[in-house]
Amino acid sequence: MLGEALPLPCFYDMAKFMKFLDEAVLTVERGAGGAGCVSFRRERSIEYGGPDGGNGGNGGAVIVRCVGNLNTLIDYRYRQLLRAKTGGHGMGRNRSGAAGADVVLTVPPGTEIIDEDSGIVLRDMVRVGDEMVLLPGGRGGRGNASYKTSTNQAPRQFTPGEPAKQLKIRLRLKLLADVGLLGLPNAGKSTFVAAVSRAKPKVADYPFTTLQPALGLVRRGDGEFLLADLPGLIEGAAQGVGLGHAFLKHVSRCAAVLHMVDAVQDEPWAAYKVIRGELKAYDKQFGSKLCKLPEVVALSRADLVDADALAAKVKEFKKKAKLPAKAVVVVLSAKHGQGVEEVVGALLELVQGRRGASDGVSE
Ligand SMILES: Nc1nc2c(ncn2[C@@H]2O[C@H](COP(=O)(O)OP(=O)(O)OP(=O)(O)O)[C@@H](O)[C@H]2O)c(=O)[nH]1
Ligand SMILES: [Mg+2]
Repeated sequence: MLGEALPLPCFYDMAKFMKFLDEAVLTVERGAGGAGCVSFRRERSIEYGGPDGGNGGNGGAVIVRCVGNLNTLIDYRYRQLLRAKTGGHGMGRNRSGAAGADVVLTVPPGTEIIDEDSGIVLRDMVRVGDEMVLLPGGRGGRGNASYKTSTNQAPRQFTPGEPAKQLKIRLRLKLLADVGLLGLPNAGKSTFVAAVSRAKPKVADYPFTTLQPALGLVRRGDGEFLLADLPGLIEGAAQGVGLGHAFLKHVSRCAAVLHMVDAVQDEPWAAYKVIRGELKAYDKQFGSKLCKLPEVVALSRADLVDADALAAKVKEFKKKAKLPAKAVVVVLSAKHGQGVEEVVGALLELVQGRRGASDGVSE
């Protein structure tokens, strides 16, 4: 089967699979300002103590901040109302109310903030560190002490704080995969995706189980990245053999590549070179730089090889595979968990390094 061109029709619209729109609609509310206070100083043996009602505190603002360690809007999918806190009321003895706490929405780069009612784009959060005050907090009211004048020594005036205000917004994010998973068919790519994310790709012991790319979201601590499970590549893919290499176009936008090589075969290094050859052919044809993307190389299905043979294979692999300078090689068994966290950690580091280096524009 390998090497044969599969008679597949134009089987998928890659853009549809590799680029997703992630959206969330939510209501945000600024905090109301605290009311001003009416109070007079009353103390024994102090007559006409005068007004001492303090001002109300400002309510909390609604702020949107663009941060680098997120890649989805999943946090807002189920939170429909976010409220900033109300400012404290003013009090006697000239005490002002406390300011209400702000509510800060953190979003990944590439998120548009749209006014849901008018459809107007309020802001496109492009760079990490971009910040926008969506709704300033309600101003606190004035206490009666602030109305004291030479002609009015005992004012009873005060103002209430500005009321809370709501705004319905839509967050819209264009998603691109951060890591592309490359390798010959049956290398265990989908098994790995299933092990590290909640995606459930089809896994089976025959080549070309995966016919369409699918995404899995990998989360570790407060970092996350999108992993694209891709169909297997084979020798001649550049000429359209197998499923061809149309999907490689989208890999060129990834921050890193996870290259999976089945450790069970006799010469894993040769398999690795086959894929590298295909990447080179692709780069030549389309002027891309897939070969230059940072790589993590996983020698997969390691549990099926006995320890001595595995050690010998790893040694030979490092010697003969002509790895790119910074490639990380990890021995992996997605089924038994060996090396899984190491691979995820290495990929997260590459992705975060890239997000930090770029100006964060997702497209
Ligand atoms: N023992 C063992 N088997 C594994 C491991 N990873 C994958 N397999 C098996 O290898 C076979 C192929 O796995 P897949 O995850 O479908 O491989 P793939 O690279 O996605 O294959 P294609 O989609 O066809 O390109 C399946 O039978 C898996 O159960 C592993 O770590 N250990
Ligand atoms: Mg697969």
